[in-house]
Amino acid sequence: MSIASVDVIVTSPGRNFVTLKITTSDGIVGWGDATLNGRELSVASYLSEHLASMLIGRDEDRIEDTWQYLYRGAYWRRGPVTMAAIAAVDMALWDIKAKKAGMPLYQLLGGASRDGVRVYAHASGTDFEALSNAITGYRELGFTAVRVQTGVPGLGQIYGVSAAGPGVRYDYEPAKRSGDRPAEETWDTRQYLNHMPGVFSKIREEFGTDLRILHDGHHRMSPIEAARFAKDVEPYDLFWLEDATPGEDQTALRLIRQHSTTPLAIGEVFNTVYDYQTLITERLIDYVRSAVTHTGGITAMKKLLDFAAIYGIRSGIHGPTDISPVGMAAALHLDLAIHNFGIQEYMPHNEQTLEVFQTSFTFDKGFLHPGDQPGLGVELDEQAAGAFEYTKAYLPVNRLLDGTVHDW
Ligand code: KDG
Ligand code: MG
Repeated sequence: MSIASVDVIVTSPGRNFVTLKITTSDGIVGWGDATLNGRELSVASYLSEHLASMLIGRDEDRIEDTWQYLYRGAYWRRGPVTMAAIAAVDMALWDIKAKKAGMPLYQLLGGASRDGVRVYAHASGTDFEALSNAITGYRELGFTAVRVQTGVPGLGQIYGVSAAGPGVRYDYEPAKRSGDRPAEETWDTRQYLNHMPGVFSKIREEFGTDLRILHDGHHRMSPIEAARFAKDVEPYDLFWLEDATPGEDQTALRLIRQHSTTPLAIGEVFNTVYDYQTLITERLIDYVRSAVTHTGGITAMKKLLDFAAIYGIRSGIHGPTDISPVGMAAALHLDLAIHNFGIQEYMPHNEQTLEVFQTSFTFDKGFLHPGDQPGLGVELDEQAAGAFEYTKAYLPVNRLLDGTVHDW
């Protein structure tokens, strides 16, 4: 048997997704997620213009060989576009292999190491009351862990904070449909550093010590600012502080580590194991934040997480709404199978997305399970997908109050 056809499906059920469909000569279909938020069409074109013709006729069972062929064979290695394209091929081939075996993917990865996967939700609010309502709402839904983001007095709309009122949706959509250009937001680290510790203090007062609290710094602090922040919030026992400093600078995390015991997570913008080499071998982080979709797929993530395991570092796989249900399923199968699982991010997709992608995940009291369908357990309805045309949407750009473009 061999790969008979390769198709790329771009759909926008409320947000953009790029999905790869690989069909074998005897009709088995595998799905892969290739969504790169705000740069979707570059991955779609990489797949359809370059990889599709190379894949036709290949043995679909040779997953490792195909991965190495696409990675080493390109000469141009790494980067989010290349690695998202390779990830999609890899996921689709694992989906096919598991369907052929008649097993859910996690069985091929060694079987379940746990009964379910603890997930965290996104609680946010422009002020403390809205934030507190969001946390209460998620606790009532059964969540045991929440990521907390909030408005900062003196600043306007901040990335990661839902503008919707309580009772609507507590989370946020990362990309905005703002025409040809990204929306712009303003930022001031000094006001943020002065405001946030008090927010965590009030959350602990109101919700007690059981709740797992996570926070995302979105790469906005300098190393010394991040060290101060991590130290200041130590009394509030964060589960993790994510992306405290810009992702390119691995050694910045040494400074944070020297000053604080707050657990650190990083990696949603990384795309290979090499981005983590210093971080893992020097034990500068506690959680690996890569998305399966952006880090070369299941093959590469399994190796990365096994490497992290040697150093006592656990998983915290990226799972916002710009990871499609296919990418989310890949994460859940890995989460269930690996030993060094930490936590899984979960931002539920909207109804339109779930019309396009039929999933078999189940949620119970704060834990997700990928289901026991053969393969990844997600099927895309091409007719439903065809009804949602691609619409440009971008992540916002962040500027300081004086207009300087800033990290985020
Ligand atoms: O596309 C980027 C978003 O998914 C990302 O900014 C969300 O930071 C994020 C997170 O932790 O989920
Ligand atoms: Mg993040």
